[in-house]
Amino acid sequence: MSARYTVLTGGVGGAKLVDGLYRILPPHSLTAIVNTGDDFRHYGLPVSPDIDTLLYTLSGRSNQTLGWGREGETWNFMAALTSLGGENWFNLGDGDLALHVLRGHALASGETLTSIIASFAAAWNLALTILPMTDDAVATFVDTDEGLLPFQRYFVERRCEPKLLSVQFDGAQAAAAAPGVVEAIMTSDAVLVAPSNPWLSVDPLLAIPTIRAALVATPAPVVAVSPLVGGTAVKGPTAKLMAELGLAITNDTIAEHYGSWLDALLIHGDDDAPAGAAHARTDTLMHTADDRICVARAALALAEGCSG
Ligand code: FO1
Repeated sequence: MSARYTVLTGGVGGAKLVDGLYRILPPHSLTAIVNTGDDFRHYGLPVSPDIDTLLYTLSGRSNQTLGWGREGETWNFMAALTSLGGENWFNLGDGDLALHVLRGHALASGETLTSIIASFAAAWNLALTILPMTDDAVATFVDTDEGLLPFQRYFVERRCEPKLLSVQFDGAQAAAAAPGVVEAIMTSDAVLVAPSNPWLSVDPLLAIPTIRAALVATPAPVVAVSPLVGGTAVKGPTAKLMAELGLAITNDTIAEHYGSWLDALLIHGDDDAPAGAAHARTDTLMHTADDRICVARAALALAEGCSG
């Protein structure tokens, strides 16, 4: 039986690690399990940001500057929408719209998100397996000093400015892991957690009971890549929300937050070592494809060391 690898991912940083893994592993050996807590309906269209960011990144279509959406995107739809007084805080690019329209049409005809993603990946010749964390409805809400905000309202409309008090994942407790998710975690030679925001992009996955249980039960080593570099986060609100939660912005906090299912943490340079988990060090900044490959190799090597 050839080796199998599973990576849990969400957000922009996560997609970069998956891309590094995809560039070095036999494609059919890799399964990416993706956060869908960011998903929401906008003008009735189903948007799955973390899935789409991964599809764009792996197929070389992503807008590397923005970190989301497509390279060379055009915005005629948004211009027309704005001219009609439509809410324009969330930008839907002309090409991006194709994903949402096709996804909405397929969901309306009873297709699952798992199946829809598989057809998009096949259309773009992506040979790895991409699974949503669930086919059920799970929605991330952020409780803030301005009240309870749906994730995209917090993240995009308010640019993460409100003080974060807590994060909740509506529907997660009752949600079933998508087909293949638990099996991938249980039968992989290594399970990796990408350098996604633990509180916003990884916790939705962990809120699904059977996914957390699989991480605890799997015989495979479980290795996370820290989202921290030099005591802060590379991009996004990780460091800010850690401070707002009264947590030290350290790798120790990251390892502690994940818990006992984590075997080891890959940390950046000479950053602080987590007390409660094994660790290895590398440059975890991923600006180029070579960087992504290096970090992927370091994470796999750390997992290999754990299982040894
Ligand atoms: N992020 C923004 O900051 N502004 C946007 O207008 C925006 C639109 C958007 C459209 C489609 C999509 O897949 C992602 C989009 N994102 C946007 C990113 C999105 O907020 C993601 O949830 C984040 O990348 C965090 O995962």
